[in-house]
Amino acid sequence: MPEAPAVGEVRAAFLAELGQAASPEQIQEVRNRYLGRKRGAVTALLKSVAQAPPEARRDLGQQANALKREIERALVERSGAVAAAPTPAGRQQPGRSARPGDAAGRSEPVDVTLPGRDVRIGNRHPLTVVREEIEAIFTGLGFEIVEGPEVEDDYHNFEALNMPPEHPARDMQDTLYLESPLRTPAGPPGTLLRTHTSGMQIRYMETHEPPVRIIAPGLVYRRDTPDLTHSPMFQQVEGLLVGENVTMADLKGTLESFLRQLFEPDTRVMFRPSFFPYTEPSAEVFISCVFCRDGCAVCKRTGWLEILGSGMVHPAVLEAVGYDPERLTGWAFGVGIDRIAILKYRVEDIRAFYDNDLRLLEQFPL
Ligand code: 2U9
Repeated sequence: MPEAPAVGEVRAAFLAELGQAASPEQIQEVRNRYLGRKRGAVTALLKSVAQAPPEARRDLGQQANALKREIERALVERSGAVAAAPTPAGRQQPGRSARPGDAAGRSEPVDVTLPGRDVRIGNRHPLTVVREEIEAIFTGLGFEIVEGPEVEDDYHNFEALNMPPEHPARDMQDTLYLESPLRTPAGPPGTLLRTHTSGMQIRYMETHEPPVRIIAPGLVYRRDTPDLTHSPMFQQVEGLLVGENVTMADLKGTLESFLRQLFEPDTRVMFRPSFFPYTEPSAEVFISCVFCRDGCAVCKRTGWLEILGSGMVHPAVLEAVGYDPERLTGWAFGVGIDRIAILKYRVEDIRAFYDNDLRLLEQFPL
């Protein structure tokens, strides 16, 4: 398959701009212009995959993802080269005055043989890396990324998801309610911190005709006492696909492909029946343990790690958004980003992700 013209154009423009970038700040600007979440050219390219004709989608997705990796590598290399290069005459070193002098204005001699100061470029947070990896895999499969309010109303967080008031399933999600409702950008008063990102998917279906192929990443909140594996604030990605003739086989195939891209290509995937109010049937999804072959402390000697929850969207949820459950079916999943990052980077304590201790980031040159 020849390279898509858009991919070639973005690469050429990037290389030209990177060649001109001579300082860490300029390199960061180039990174923002190409990889920025809102306006980055590569981000836009990845998003355009969903709109491409079906027969071109897979190649375009792969090429756009390959370009993203190429650009990430080139940015790191350029940063190294710029940091190692001698400071050009006339360029300011941070913290040094333009014209060295004392209070009386007498100038001091400058030792031009001093080595330049190291410029430190920050690392991406492990949760950001995992979220972007998940986003890249699903945009490559033609999914669109949607984001929404963290302060939600009861309807979008619970009722539309088949959890009416007093439904016992609400107890599964200890919720942080607001004392005084806030007005959310989406309209109705928000009375709680969302316990999952499903509300955004309800909003999307309310305003879009099927077929639907979206993922909703973001922060979610639950009333939990922090410990090694619990944090009252954590990150999720939920996915949703709705259309005609969508079956559980599509769910299984897509999640297997996703998990093999996220972990190792030979990862084994197991589905086990479960219950969620918003899906029927529902399944917990396990992968073969990433640490051992035949049982260890992490997988509790089972050889399997629980990684996400999933299922076929409950007809009551489709009905709530005005979709005809006789004509349409869909599947959904939810995955905790923190849990994935704990497994991928072998971080033992979820709280380390939110402590703001630079020593965490310094361990992962991401
Ligand atoms: C709509 C309909 C159904 C999303 C789903 C799960 C199962 C699940 C957990 C994983 C780890 C939450 O972060 S976690 O604690 N999620 O088990 N989530 S099905 O189902 C949806 C979503 C949106 C409209």
